[in-house]
Amino acid sequence: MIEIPSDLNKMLETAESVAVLTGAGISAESGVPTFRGEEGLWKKFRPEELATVDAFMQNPDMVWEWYLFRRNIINEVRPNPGHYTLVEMEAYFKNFDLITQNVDGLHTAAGSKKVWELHGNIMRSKCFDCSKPFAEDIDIESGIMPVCQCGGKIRPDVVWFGEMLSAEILNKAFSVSERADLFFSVGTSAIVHPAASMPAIAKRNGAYLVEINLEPTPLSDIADCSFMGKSGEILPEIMERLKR
Ligand code: BJW
Ligand code: ZN
Repeated sequence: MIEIPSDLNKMLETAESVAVLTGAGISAESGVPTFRGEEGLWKKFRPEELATVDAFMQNPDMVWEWYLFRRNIINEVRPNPGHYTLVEMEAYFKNFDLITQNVDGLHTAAGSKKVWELHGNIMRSKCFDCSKPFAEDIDIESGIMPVCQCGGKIRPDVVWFGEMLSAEILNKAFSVSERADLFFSVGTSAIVHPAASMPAIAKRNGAYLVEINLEPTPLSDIADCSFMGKSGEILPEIMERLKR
């Protein structure tokens, strides 16, 4: 049982605008590997070596192999109590926005409606050259890399290091962070920008900042309240408090 500090209790009772930023940690209990730490390594590569334009240009087959490996995992998993609690919170608060760095689609699968996917979605593909969406299945085992009508290579529709995020989604994420009275940062190492700046923006604009993570992060120093533990256990406990 967690202890909810009295100032957070008060915020839970009075907050009208709530925003949440999630990272890979919220999907860990569903069985999706996180990026950093031992289990984030795939064939000894760090995400910083695979999630880049350069990696794709140099070795598209290998980058696709990583994405198809992850797609297969994601196809087999289900949302966990952390995801489902955020669906309940969306119904509870007057204004509720979910900003996610995750590309796994598990928030939408759980039933969350207002989800801002900052880093794209792993199940979508697009053309590397003209960005046109590509709807067909990807089969790299055939040895034939799919190409667009324009001749460009097909890539996952996600945001790699050094790439711009969708301006529309980013602006939405900034504005909901600015207006939040209460902001939750859940299961993110909070080192990848601009996502990692959202909690600080919320705090600067007066929000009460709550962090939920297994371990301290760069946000822990500015958070008003840090819960160290699993999001699939802590979020339901917070929701229980709200229902009482
Ligand atoms: C649990 C748990 C449980 C486990 N319960 N918790 C400002 C300062 C410095 C650098 C930059 C800056 N602005 C931009 C940059 C450059 C760069 C960047 O941020 N670099 C840093 C690494 C230094 N950013 C970019 O390039 C971005 N683009 C951009 O800014 O464009 C403009 C620009 C261009 C060029 C120069 C300057 C500006 C794009 C970033 C794209 C990130 N893409 C990826 C891959 C997406 C596709 C894919 O999935 O393959 O996004 S990288 C990867 O990291 C992925 C994630 O969304 C992201 C964040 O990771 P996340 O979610 O935090 O996961 P982990 O694994 O790191 O952490 C998991 C956490 O969960 C841990 O803390 C655990 O403890 C915890 N946990 N189990 C609770 N059960
Ligand atoms: Zn094209």
